[in-house]
Amino acid sequence: MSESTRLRDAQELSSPYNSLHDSYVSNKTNQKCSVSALVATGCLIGVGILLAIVVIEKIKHEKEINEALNPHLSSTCCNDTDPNEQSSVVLVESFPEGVDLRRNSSAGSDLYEAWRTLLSLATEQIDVASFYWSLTDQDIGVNSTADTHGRAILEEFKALASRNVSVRVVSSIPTLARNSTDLEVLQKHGVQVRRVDFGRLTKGILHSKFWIVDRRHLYIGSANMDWRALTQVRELGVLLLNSSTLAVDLQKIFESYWMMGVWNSSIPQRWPDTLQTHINEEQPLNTSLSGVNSRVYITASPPAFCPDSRTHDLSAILSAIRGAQSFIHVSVMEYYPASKYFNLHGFWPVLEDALKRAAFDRRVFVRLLVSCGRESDPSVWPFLRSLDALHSPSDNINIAVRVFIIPAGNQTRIPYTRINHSKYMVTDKLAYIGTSNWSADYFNTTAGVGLVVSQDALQKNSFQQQLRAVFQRDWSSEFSIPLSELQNNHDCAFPTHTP
Ligand SMILES: *[C@@H]1O[C@H](CO)[C@@H](O)[C@H](O)[C@H]1NC(C)=O
Ligand SMILES: *[C@@H]1O[C@H](CO)[C@@H](O)[C@H](O)[C@H]1NC(C)=O
Ligand SMILES: *[C@@H]1O[C@H](CO)[C@@H](O)[C@H](O)[C@H]1NC(C)=O
Ligand SMILES: *[C@@H]1O[C@H](CO)[C@@H](O)[C@H](O)[C@H]1NC(C)=O
Ligand SMILES: *[C@@H]1O[C@H](CO)[C@@H](O)[C@H](O)[C@H]1NC(C)=O
Ligand SMILES: *[C@@H]1O[C@H](CO)[C@@H](O)[C@H](O)[C@H]1NC(C)=O
Ligand SMILES: *[C@@H]1O[C@H](CO)[C@@H](O)[C@H](O)[C@H]1NC(C)=O
Ligand SMILES: *[C@@H]1O[C@H](CO)[C@@H](O)[C@H](O)[C@H]1NC(C)=O
Ligand SMILES: *[C@@H]1O[C@H](CO)[C@@H](O)[C@H](O)[C@H]1NC(C)=O
Ligand SMILES: *[C@@H]1O[C@H](CO)[C@@H](O)[C@H](O)[C@H]1NC(C)=O
Ligand SMILES: *[C@@H]1O[C@H](CO)[C@@H](O)[C@H](O)[C@H]1NC(C)=O
Ligand SMILES: *[C@H]1O[C@H](CO)[C@@H](O)[C@H](O)[C@H]1NC(C)=O
Repeated sequence: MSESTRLRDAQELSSPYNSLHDSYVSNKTNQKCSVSALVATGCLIGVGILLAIVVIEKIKHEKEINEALNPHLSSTCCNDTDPNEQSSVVLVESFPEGVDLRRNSSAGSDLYEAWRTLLSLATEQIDVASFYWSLTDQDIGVNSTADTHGRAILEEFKALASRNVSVRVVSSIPTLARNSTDLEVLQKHGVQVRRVDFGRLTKGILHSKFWIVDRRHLYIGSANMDWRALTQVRELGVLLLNSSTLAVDLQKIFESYWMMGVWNSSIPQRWPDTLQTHINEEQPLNTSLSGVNSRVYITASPPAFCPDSRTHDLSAILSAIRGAQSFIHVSVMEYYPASKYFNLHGFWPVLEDALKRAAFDRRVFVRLLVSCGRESDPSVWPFLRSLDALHSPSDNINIAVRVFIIPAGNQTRIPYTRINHSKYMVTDKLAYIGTSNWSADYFNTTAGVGLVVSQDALQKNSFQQQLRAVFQRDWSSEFSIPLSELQNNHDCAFPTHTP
């Protein structure tokens, strides 16, 4: 990455995050101080003493954290990989019943089979990060035979202790699955569980979804530990087998959640050195994946959970968009150019500016496939229409937006299903698999991870080519509707009028 790109990147990131954040913090300090305006000097001294105490506390806190982590990390964690390790990469997918696009050529492996593979490979340890767990139908008050796979996965997790595999799980506070007893059941079977209060820590949620097995294999993808992910929702993810360097790197992100999953935790000013990474956008891991030379790194959000050396998820997405020279294909569940939940900061056009700039400055073909289901928020339509309006081949500008609508079929009584949950991007240069919706708060306050894989161009059967084929299949499938052709469709929170 050139210096100028780096600079621009820093600016775009600092405007939505740092500067706003700084002014927010200093405003608060000012308010506190103006209350005691009469003792202005007292206020200054007070702040100074307070800062000193905070710093000392932080140092103590970090030391404790380092000590707490070291037994875990130093013995097993950070050895460099066996150079002879044969890593493989596998694209994995799941489809709602009745919407199986696998019939049409290109497709990833089955998500359920992938999870079972990971479970069978485990001999020592499995660490799982998931927004929530809900592997049986009773959790949401329905009776469905479609939860069979979910139940099977839960049973396998329960059995891990008897195989001497130790299991750690982090999930989110707040959570979606208030009725589920999965985590209590697992605890009874020896699984260690921590719930991380992202609501308190960052005003977000833990939205990461990944598994690490024996510090050697990993899964990252859109699927929560939810039975519906296996049979009712369209999910996409990636499995890396025999890939210790990346597994150990992802483990560092897991440890940061684990650390924050204790009562009254607070985000350290500086993350312990053990959680720093040497694999990032500037220095990706150069490795062979399924026989193809690849450069790979793992990204994270929110910034508050990234040590200095970790590339931010948003930053990776922006530089992927900037690096593209011929096409950018994006598939996301939700797109929104602002904060979705704490809508205090107004319009946030960072991603769409980057897409428009690629389309205009470099004549890159941009395709955006956005999901729509009964729960979708219709307020996004004007923004999507404004992007799609830049579909003007005669002017040599090519942005196209389509909506992915999965027919509700006979499953209308199951909430939050029949929807495309996947989040990925493929360009002529790289493949990106993530866990975040494309809206400001997802990158700013919500915990997510992403995997960036760039491979030598024109390699047949590369991961990038495979992801490109999957996008192509989805884009041209019967479920993908050009925005301009949408009719009133009750399987989708459809715009009530078209211009
Ligand atoms: C990101 O979060 C910080 C507070 O953590 C806030 O001040 C800032 O405005 C947010 N930025 C956006 C774009 O939402
Ligand atoms: C890491 O390396 C050290 C020193 O080379 C070795 O003693 C230790 O067994 C290694 N750990 C693992 C998990 O390979
Ligand atoms: C619901 O639809 C699925 C897929 O089309 C089908 O396999 C299943 O048998 C149907 N269930 C009922 C109760 O009709
Ligand atoms: C919890 O269960 C009740 C009764 O089974 C159901 O009505 C409710 O929707 C469930 N809540 C959630 C969050 O799934
Ligand atoms: C599900 O089935 C059980 C047993 O047949 C029944 O007791 C329960 O009421 C059913 N729940 C729903 C929501 O249909
Ligand atoms: C689990 O560990 C115990 C104690 O080390 C051992 O006796 C037992 O055989 C192990 N079980 C399996 C399935 O490896
Ligand atoms: C991992 O590599 C070993 C050899 O180092 C090989 O025996 C094994 O089959 C590989 N496992 C997977 C899941 O690819
Ligand atoms: C919780 O953490 C805060 C900030 O780290 C600290 O000031 C407070 O004393 C802690 N509360 C308890 C009960 O330990
Ligand atoms: C990456 O690894 C390949 C194969 O080992 C090697 O040919 C190539 O020079 C390496 N590239 C870099 C940038 O280190
Ligand atoms: C939606 O799901 C289909 C398969 O059901 C997939 O092919 C497509 O890529 C997904 N698209 C989006 C935008 O998620
Ligand atoms: C499969 O491909 C055929 C022909 O390319 C197309 O007509 C059909 O809609 C596709 N089916 C799905 C489920 O995408
Ligand atoms: C994005 O994803 C989550 C789950 O992945 C979904 O529940 C939500 O409605 C979507 N939108 C946002 C902003 O979360």
